Amino acid sequence: MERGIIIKSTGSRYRVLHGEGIVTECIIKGKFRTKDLKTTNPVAVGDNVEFEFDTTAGTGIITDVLDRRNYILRKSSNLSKQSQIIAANIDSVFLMITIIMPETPVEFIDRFLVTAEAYRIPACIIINKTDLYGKAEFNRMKELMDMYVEIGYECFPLSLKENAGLDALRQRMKNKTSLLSGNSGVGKSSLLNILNPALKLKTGDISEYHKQGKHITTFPEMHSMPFGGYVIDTPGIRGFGVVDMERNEIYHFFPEIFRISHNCRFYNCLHLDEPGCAVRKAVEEGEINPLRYRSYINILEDENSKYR
Ligand SMILES: Nc1nc2c(ncn2[C@@H]2O[C@H](COP(=O)(O)OP(=O)(O)OP(=O)(O)O)[C@@H](O)[C@H]2O)c(=O)[nH]1
Ligand SMILES: [Mg+2]
Ligand SMILES: [Zn+2]
Repeated sequence: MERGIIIKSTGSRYRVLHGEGIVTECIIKGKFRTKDLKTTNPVAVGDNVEFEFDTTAGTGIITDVLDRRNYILRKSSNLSKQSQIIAANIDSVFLMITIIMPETPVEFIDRFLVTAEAYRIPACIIINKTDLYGKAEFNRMKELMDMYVEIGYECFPLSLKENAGLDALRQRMKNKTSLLSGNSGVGKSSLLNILNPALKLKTGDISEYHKQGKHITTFPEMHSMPFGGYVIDTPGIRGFGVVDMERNEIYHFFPEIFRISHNCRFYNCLHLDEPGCAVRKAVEEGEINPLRYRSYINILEDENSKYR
């Protein structure tokens, strides 16, 4: 019996990292199932597994999955009630954004952060391509950074082209398992290639993506870092995770809104137009950023429309 960690899963085959950097192709034998979880995949990237090593074939058979600290799910398809585990045992999630080329909307960032909060996984924001920024873009970056840092999210400005900002990021990722997410074209694969030059991942021009209308790579994959730790690449995974949220708990995942909500007159205040709402007051007085409040309202309305 050997122990290892899943670094890639392509449906029926799994790559398991074990020992001193040995990678073994594994399969799952028979009706292996994860307990208490209705997922389409029994094993995911980041999972610690036990497997039997077949020395003659050089392959393995996974026999058990160790308990997960956490995991991120996505719906197998829009209509399906079944979920798929994207990754397990994650220390931090990193959202890579860009102010331009392409522009990442604030609401997209906030949806990511809300999901991370719901999973209780610390979230960081990487702001890439600063070499392309003029004065207006720089100001925009500063505005967003000030806002997110104050709420409690670490931000990492970065230019891969100019090799700037990488040390801080390496320090933060060192000896940890990090999940990297972000829209197509922001520079995720480029970053991984710099963090681990042995990877040689495909990178592309933004125009290419628009022409093809699809992503280059599709399976989540965990890469070991030369400075210690792992980074999980999630190419082609739109959005990040799903959580079933009740309408009246969405604001719990906006830390600064949640803090102030204790002062609302009604315990069941949704911070819309209730009398004595401390959140609305804080928005008006500039204590809560209107951008964040708008994201909150939009997510709330989305959840409402699900039940119509
Ligand atoms: N100017 C500039 N361009 C960058 C920077 N980082 C990445 N790029 C370019 O941005 C483009 C997209 O980079 P990728 O690394 O392929 O982006 P990705 O996030 O992996 O995209 P998907 O795989 O589609 O999700 C490439 O042409 C990169 O060369 C940067 O810091 N500055
Ligand atoms: Mg990529
Ligand atoms: Zn309120």
